Amino acid sequence: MPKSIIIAPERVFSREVIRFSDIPVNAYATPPKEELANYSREDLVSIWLDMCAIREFETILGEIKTKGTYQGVAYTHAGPAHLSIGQEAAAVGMAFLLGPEDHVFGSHRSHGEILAKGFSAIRQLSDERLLDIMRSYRDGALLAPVERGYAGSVKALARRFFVYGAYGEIFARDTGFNRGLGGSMHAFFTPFGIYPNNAIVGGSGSMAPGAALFKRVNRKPGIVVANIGDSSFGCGPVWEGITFSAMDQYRTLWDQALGGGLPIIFNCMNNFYGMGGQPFGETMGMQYAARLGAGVNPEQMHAERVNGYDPLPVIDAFRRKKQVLLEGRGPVLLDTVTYRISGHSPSDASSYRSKEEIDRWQQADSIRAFRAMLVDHGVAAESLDASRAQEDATIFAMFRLAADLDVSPRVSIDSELVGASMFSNQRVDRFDGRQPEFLQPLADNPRVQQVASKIRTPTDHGQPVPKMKAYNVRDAIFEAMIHRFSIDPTMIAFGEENRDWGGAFAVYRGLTEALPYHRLFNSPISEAGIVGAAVGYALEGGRVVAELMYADFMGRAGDEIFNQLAKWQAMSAGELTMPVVLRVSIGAKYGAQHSQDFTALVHHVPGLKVVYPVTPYDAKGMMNAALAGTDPVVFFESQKVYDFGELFVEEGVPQGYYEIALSEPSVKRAGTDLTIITLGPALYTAVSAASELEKRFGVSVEVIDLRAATPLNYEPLVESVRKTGKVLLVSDAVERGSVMQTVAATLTQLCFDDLDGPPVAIGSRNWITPAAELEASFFPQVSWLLDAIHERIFPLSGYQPATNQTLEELIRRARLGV
Ligand SMILES: Cc1ncc(C[n+]2csc(CCOP(=O)(O)OP(=O)(O)O)c2C)c(N)n1
Ligand SMILES: [Mg+2]
Repeated sequence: MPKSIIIAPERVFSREVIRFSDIPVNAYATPPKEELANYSREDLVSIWLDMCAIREFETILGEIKTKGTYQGVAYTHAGPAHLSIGQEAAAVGMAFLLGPEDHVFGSHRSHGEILAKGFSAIRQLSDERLLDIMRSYRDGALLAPVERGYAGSVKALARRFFVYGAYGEIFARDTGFNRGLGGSMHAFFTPFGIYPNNAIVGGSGSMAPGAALFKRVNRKPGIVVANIGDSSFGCGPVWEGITFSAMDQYRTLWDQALGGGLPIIFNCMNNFYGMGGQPFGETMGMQYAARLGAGVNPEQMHAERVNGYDPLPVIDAFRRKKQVLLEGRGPVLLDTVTYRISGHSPSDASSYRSKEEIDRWQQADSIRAFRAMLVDHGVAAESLDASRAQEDATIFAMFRLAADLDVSPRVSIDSELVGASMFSNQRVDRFDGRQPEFLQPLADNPRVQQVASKIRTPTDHGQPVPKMKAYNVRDAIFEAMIHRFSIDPTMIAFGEENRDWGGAFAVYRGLTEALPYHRLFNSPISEAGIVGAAVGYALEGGRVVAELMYADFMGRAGDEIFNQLAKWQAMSAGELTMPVVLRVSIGAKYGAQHSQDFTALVHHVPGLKVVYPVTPYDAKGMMNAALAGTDPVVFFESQKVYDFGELFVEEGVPQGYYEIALSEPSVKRAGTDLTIITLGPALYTAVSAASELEKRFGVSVEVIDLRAATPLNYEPLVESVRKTGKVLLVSDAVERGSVMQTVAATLTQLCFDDLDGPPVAIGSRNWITPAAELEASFFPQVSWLLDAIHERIFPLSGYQPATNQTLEELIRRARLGV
């Protein structure tokens, strides 16, 4: 079913020029008198007070960080404090019009943005809803200390609650938003529309588009704002997120009823510095962050620069840009100019800027300027200072409460809270009750029909099943996915070449006919953008399958896999779940950059479930389990075995639904003399080796496929090794630091008394993967297994090794690093 976007030669070769339109810079020129009439007095005062509250919040942090005391309260804060003093107007302006359904993502310097968004949400939510949030959030744990003896209004109580939760999070207290597991740079509070902030600068750039995607796909109200520092616009993932957000297909191919372009604002919090480097004039060439929009799409992302040293132009810009997004014309880029008067962090000596510069921005300070404007125009007078004093007192009181270890204890380090938060281990059949969208009844789908006619057993009437007729690993993954697609309306899949191509390796053939664009689509070639969007989508409460065409490309999505996908469940202390399946195909025959098994990389990273099934039975059962769970699963697949039928389960692969737990090794062949443990397609090498050992040497081999690397149940492995006393481990990953080396080391501990000798782990050579014709010298071969057994486990009588698997050789290779 090819798309109908025709590329016509006469059209693409016709003479024209690309025209750009003007990008407004500080176009806001509404006279204050006129502008003030658009606001109530109460609103204007609260804008100013919010700015003051942020200033006080940050000032206290700065003082305790540098001096260890504030107004007589001594406190030592060990963690970071990236203050945003000077940036208050930009934060309050950004948040003023956003509702609780509008979601913000930010960076390491987001205290001000968090507070501004929280205060704005408090103003907009009803008292009833606020009470409900405060009472239910962590069963009222954050509310209890701030409510005690307090008799003010619900909104004032909510402000206390919110400031207290923020300080508590920064001070690593059990009464912080996320029990202190997030901390200063990652604090967030989703009931008020505040989503994870990121210590990986620019991290929000790839995640926030996924949140906007969730809103479009699931027809949810609201927009998404990604607050990103000016220097971080040099980060690749930010560009990938922008590219992902600006795809034409939202408007050309998707159902227009979904709303068009992604509702997202990339808001550059432009304070003109990184830590000490300057994007303007030094580290980048853009001069204006707003210029970047011109390279993205014909609308130039509706980019403009606004004065973020005054909240009113920022509010005006957000009002206009929100409208653009609601009309389906996103994404938007805003260049919100501000200035960080404070240092990057308390240790910052400001050696990279002049005192004169700081003084000039201090003189123009937005808090003073806005107050003067309010007074000059008769909006408020001296009562402002009394209100500010009251606000400051509240902030200070909440600081004191959060700093008090009796009122606000830390989580007990022995409590295993962190361990218990690593995985959510829940089961969710569907994340929404509505009917899942399909383009056709499943029974009419050609692939469903074709798969139904395939043979699911190892043999057919006693004969091996011909390849074309065998129900294979591809079919198994397809079947599991279409099953979940038909149950969970939020489930979507995307990646490179996912749609008309049929998925990189034809696993998705048939899905194009079955699913509308918004449930299955091609992404840009942006691995960071793909994984980041999957993370953002899941954080919002949807199920998603993202695909990386080759494991070798994981490096392109390194941060998104290692720091985002893996960490947000634990950093939220269990408030968030991450129902993402990241399908990663491991190649062969395509040389060094398309053939590496990277299981060890993700196995090493806490917070990811890592599986690698290589039989149709295992692939279906494990994909089913992955798609019913709430944890991030890196689902490795091998291009060597996509075509393989089922060889191990005599009854065949069930037509119906079943799950295989994502931690359980599987005994593929029973034996008594030697255990061979495998991960990935080395299973088939091991099975061949086992047959040969049996036939030629009468050795009975038990072959166990790990199927999973994390989590992993060692019990079946221990049971086997106790029986055989000998163990060989093998996978196609390069041997150094492989999963098999970890399992070997652990089995040495677990089975020391039962082992006749140390476990032997072999893998591919510690080389680049050579050309297809040379692969036999790289990937473990049957002969290598026999050689290793002969040299290092027990001698096979009359056997002549073909390769050098001796311990001397092991030392030689290690010394050379190969
Ligand atoms: C990926 C990454 N690289 C580097 C850093 C170290 N770092 C922290 S803040 C910062 C400067 C960021 O500048 P900008 O994006 O302009 O944000 P600002 O600090 O000005 O708010 C750097 C380099 C980091 N945290 N993450
Ligand atoms: Mg900056």
